[in-house]
Amino acid sequence: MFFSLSPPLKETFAMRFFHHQTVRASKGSIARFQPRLLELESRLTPAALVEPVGLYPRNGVLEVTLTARQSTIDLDTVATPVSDALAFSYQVNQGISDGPDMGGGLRPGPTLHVNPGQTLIVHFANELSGLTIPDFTNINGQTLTAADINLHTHGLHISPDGNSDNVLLNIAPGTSNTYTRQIAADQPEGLYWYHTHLHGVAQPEIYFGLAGMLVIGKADGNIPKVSQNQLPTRTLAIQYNDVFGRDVGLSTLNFPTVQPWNLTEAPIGAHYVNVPGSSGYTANNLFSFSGSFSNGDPATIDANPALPESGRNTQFTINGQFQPTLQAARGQTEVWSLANISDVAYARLRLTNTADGTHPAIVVLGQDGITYTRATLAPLEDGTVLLMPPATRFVIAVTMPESGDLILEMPPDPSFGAPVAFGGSSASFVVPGPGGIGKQVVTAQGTATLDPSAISYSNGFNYFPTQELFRVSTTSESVTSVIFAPGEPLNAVNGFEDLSLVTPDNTREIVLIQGPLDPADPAAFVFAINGITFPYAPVLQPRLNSVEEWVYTNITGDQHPLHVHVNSFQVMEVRDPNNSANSHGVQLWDQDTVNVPAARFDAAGILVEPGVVKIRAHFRDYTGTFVQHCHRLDHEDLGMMQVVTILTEHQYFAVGVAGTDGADAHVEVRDATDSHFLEILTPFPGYQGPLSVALGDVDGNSISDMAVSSLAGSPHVILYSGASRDGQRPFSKVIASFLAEGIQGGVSVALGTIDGKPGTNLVLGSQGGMEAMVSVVGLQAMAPGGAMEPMTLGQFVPFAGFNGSIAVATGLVDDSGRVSIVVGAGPGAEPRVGVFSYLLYAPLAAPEPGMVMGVAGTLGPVVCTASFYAFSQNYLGGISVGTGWVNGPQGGFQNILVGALQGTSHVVSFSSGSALNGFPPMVMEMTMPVPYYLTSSFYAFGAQNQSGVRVSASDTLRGARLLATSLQGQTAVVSSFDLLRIGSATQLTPERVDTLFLDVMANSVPAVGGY
Ligand SMILES: [Cu+2]
Repeated sequence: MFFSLSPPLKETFAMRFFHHQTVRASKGSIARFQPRLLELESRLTPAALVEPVGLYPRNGVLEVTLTARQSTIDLDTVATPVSDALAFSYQVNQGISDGPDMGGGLRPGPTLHVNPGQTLIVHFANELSGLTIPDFTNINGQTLTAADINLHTHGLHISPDGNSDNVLLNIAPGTSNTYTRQIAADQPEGLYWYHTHLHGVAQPEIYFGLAGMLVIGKADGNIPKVSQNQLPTRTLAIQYNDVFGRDVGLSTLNFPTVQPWNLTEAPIGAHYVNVPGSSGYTANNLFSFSGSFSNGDPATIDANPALPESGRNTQFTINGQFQPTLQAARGQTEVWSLANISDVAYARLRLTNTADGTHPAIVVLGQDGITYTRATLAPLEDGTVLLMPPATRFVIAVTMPESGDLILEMPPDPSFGAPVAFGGSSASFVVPGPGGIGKQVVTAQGTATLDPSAISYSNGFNYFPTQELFRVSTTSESVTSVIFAPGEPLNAVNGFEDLSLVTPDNTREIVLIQGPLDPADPAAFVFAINGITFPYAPVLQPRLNSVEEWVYTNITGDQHPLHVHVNSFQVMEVRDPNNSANSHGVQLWDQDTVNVPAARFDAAGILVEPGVVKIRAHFRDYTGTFVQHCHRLDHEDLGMMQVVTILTEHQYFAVGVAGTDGADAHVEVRDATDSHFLEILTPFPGYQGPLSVALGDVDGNSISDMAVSSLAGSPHVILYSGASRDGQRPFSKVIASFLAEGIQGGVSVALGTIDGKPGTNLVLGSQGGMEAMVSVVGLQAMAPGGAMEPMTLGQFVPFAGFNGSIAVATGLVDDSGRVSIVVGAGPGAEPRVGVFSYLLYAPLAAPEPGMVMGVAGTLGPVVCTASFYAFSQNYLGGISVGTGWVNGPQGGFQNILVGALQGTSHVVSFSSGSALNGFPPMVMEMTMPVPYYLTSSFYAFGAQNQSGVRVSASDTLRGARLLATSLQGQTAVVSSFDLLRIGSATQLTPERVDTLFLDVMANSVPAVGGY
């Protein structure tokens, strides 16, 4: 004994801790645990590497059901299966399985295979309710018994809209969403992956198991030299698991970044140090602690280098296997596609030849699913070390040695030459409670140290342990090697376009920052972009077909692997102020994730130099809203994510003016960037009444189209194509013309993706003469390029008992990931705004016998998510509505815009939350009704104008301009406004950008639409 305890302390857990940790450190006590270790080792006959179950398409389609549920999984180094994991159960609906057609409890999930040009349909079902996983917590550390999910296919160049790669969806337990992914014909072949992406629980969901690999075509990238030589190819998923105390027979999957860990079943003797300010992934057997309890008694934990890797708390796996093995002929060249599908871990990899201890150079053939143009040596330590940040994939060529085994390992990092000390005098550690049951925390003062030989990598916060991952034994057979020389052309289709040679259309500064940034909640440690957390970081809105340069400036001490959805990018420059060996210039390939180096600080903690990464991206093919974020998913959950919306290549606005003095009503279309005239149309010859106009991409070609309807007389709707083909000007070709079904009199029109499917829907509002009704209409092309036919998908009554006219708009106005329908009550009613959303998720439970679940081809039920007055309840003049990202620099989602149809030109805007509100809540939960906050209130044409106003918006690179129309005398007038935040004001101030007097006589406020 190192000390004697005073009697009153004898039964405290502090004493137990000290006692057991002390005896633990003696040889005798290690012997006590030997039987359990032997039992563990007996489970550890090295198993041959297996690939996860692969699911393949049939007739061009892979259709699977993936159901997220709590599952029991068998980890190699755990005495009994762990029952607190998550996994996808799968069932093949259309396709071919190389294993069973259905299964579950897999870690990683089944590998999905689909070829370029084919279709991936995933029925994504959520059974995450009734969970009994103590460590499955939200970012506030609260244990969750249920959680929402959504599906991301990481790295695919694919539409982000509707039910495609939309990570803003919230699929609740007990429901399912069907995702249809149309894989582009030019999607590079290679290794991608899929995982859930629900903000706030992304890290725990992926750590506990909701991830798997996704292969487009061939995982190696379809490199001719690989197929010509019939080289074996393998997909290898890197994950880790943390089972605290597995050396003493425990079997609970712990979540290592949650402190304290789940110790409810920890027995006396479990060996464990938990240091605030660091967290899991440290090899527990190589951590030591020296200090004292608050009463002055000494406290000591000694490192235990004798503990084998199989007994450590934290273990990395390949395809879910601990240290699997493989046999190969001497000289055999194989191609390995590696995917780091862990939530946060960095894997620093090296190959070792056991015969002579040498480390073969690693030749990299591709990254993030995209084959390099030329084979490239791994960038670190003379090509012998490859760093895989979380979410990245690398394809490497590996040649077996002539003698000895080949090991893939995470080696010690030579930059750690001395023990790393943690915590100083304030370090604390956690020990099992009295009797070995219960959760207890002991704060002891002292220093924890980590042997440098245990550290394979540090990202500025976590320390990842050294470990052997995978071993290939060579057989007596010898074959001729196929050598990939650095610089050798690979001749695979990779779509690479060197953007270093072009002048970017736009440059953006993206500052990565972390800390207790929220003045209203200084206890909350957040990870932020440009000073604020998701979804209140500024929205980025590049135009389709533009090239932008984004400069990430990292002023934190952590590394941040940034991932941009939908579009891969080229790295222009990396500046690592802590290690110039990591700095480099232009890379001649595309990737989807880039590690942004940490900043350098002086001894006093003052920032000396930030870490900097510059990327360039060419935004091709797809418009719509997605995100970029840090792929250390705890950082993402704590705010380091940002909304990106790709705009159509051109922004337009249209003004619909009623006819006067015998002239027909007409629409004037202009370019929104400089207001220049494009087209004038007379949609309804002989009609002189007011019009409604809306712009949006009707036919899914990422070009803005236009809908025009008659607000009086008959419910006539005409759609014009915005594409300029066959020598025609934009908006000159009619793609549909019809009378709205079930609506009498005139009709107002909006465009938006309401049904979640590609292309847009029409949203129509009745104009009186009947109980006000909203109709959602789908459009279907009868022949390619031919006229589109309308089909009513759903109808609802927004304001029961109101028989007047209604205005309609659509927008992504809340965090549901769904486009909502915004309805404004017309003259005669209070100025009510109703926000409506269709419930598109399918219930998992079978319908009750005799229960009608809706008619085939129709949308499901609709719910009102918010209802409020835009103006004083006494105002009965009616309102016009629009939507737009007018507070784009303040983040959040699109605003609801409202104009007073009669009297003063009063315009107001509302947001469901933005930086104007301060920081967003740490745990985002969709509350009903969704709150809306006033973001601006002003008179668009001065308080003296008494003609009323209509509103819309048109997108810009940073948000949207508000468009307002009115009459000045008999002249139609359009003004555009930027809404600016002055200082720290909580509302926006309008700044008039442009005013346009239309060269026509008008007698009612013109309609306006923008996109
Ligand atoms: Cu980060």
